[in-house]
Amino acid sequence: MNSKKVLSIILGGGQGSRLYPLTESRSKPAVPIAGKYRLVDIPISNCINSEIKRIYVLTQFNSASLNRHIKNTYHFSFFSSAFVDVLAAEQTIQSQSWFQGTADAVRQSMHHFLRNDFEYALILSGDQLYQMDYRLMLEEHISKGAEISIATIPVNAKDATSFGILKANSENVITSFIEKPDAELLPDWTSEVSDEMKGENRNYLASMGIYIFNRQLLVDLMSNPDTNDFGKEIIPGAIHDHKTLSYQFEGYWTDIGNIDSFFEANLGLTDNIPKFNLYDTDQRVYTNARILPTSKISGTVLDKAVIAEGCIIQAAKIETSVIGIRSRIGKESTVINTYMMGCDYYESLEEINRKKTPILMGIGERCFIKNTIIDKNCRIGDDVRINGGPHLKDKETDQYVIKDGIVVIKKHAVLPKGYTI
Ligand code: ADQ
Ligand code: ADP
Repeated sequence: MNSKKVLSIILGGGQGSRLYPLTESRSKPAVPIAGKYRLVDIPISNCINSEIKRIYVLTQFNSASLNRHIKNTYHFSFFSSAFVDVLAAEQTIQSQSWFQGTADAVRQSMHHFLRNDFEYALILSGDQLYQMDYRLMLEEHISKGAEISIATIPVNAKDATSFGILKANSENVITSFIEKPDAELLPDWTSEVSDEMKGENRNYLASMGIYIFNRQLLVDLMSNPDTNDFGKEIIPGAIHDHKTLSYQFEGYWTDIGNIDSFFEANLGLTDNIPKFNLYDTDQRVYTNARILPTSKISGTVLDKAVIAEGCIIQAAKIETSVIGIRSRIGKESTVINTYMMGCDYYESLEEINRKKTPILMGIGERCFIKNTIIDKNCRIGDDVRINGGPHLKDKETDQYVIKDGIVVIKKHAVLPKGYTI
């Protein structure tokens, strides 16, 4: 089977500055999403569902939570060749520096990849929400005799400036590519798209940052130490010399690389019919099977609430919110448009009693919380009021950050009784 010839390489993130402060103490692939998963579960699950089971995750820095998550989640049979390995930027005699860009990250880890027997390298981005069967892309790649394939998606002119934009001929061979063109320089490269996409004015083809490379070509391209980035250098340079195919995808796909899009994607799960389907048994999303107890909820009006396992909730109201594992929310509290990541552990009664003025993990009583992301293990005292929204200016304190009107409470933050943002 073709998928057995593939090695998957997930680009797990550079500095992670766009998702700060969620990446303050963890690497980007370990950022919790959708109440019980982590970012890296999305591309890994897509690989497993596509029967691609040899996976490397490249990350700029190693975090305990990423390693623990991978170790606790992805167990393969003793007799299988499957693995998920984290490769953090490392100093070697050849290279003293951190990854300088996506291609540099791949280049610096080539010696690990080449120990494996593979014909095709599938290079994936670590911060996108989508479900895709890479086998279909691989079939096209092989049957059309391509050397590189790029997954592409139709976008409108406004969004086109955030992506690599390309032009393909009638055989889907890419003839031109420009990385993130300025609005005024956006070339007239509209492409053949479905009527549905036309109806949404999505006439430009954008690179999804998902690539298949033939093994030897990747080795050759990586031997040039002057190229650090796929979108800026490798792809625009390679299309003229190597047959590069556009594999068009029209399903749900979104980049979740910044706080705003991350927040939108999480709250999107509360829609009646979410665009990202967590309930599809053919395209499961895997994560740590934590064996948590069920959630216990009393006296709460729930409207569009997605609630993970192990929660203890007595709030008055939860609306359009995602409540993560082991969350505790006290009486008479209201939570609206909020993503609460939950807790890594439960506090024991002894731990609670040992503290002089305990603020329990979770949200206290009579709180009002709106337009907020609450990172793991936060302690929000009684009567706290957080009213996020566009009226707030960007700001950072020890306990929280405000970005684009979204309040992000930092991991382990403590907000005392009556605190107001
Ligand atoms: P961007 O998303 O802007 O554009 P980039 O920031 O380079 O590209 O990130 C691609 C992926 O690689 C992300 O998952 C990122 O976290 C990761 N990454 C970045 N630097 C890294 C490093 N030093 N080490 C490890 N991982 C790293 C790219 C393409 C565009 C395309 C969009 C689609 O360049 O052409 O349109 O993806 O989202
Ligand atoms: P999950 O996948 O469920 O989020 P993690 O393994 O990432 O789980 O997080 C659980 C973490 O919490 C572990 O590192 C565990 O050691 C830590 N932990 C458990 N109990 C406590 C405690 N009482 N105080 C601090 N950390 C704890």
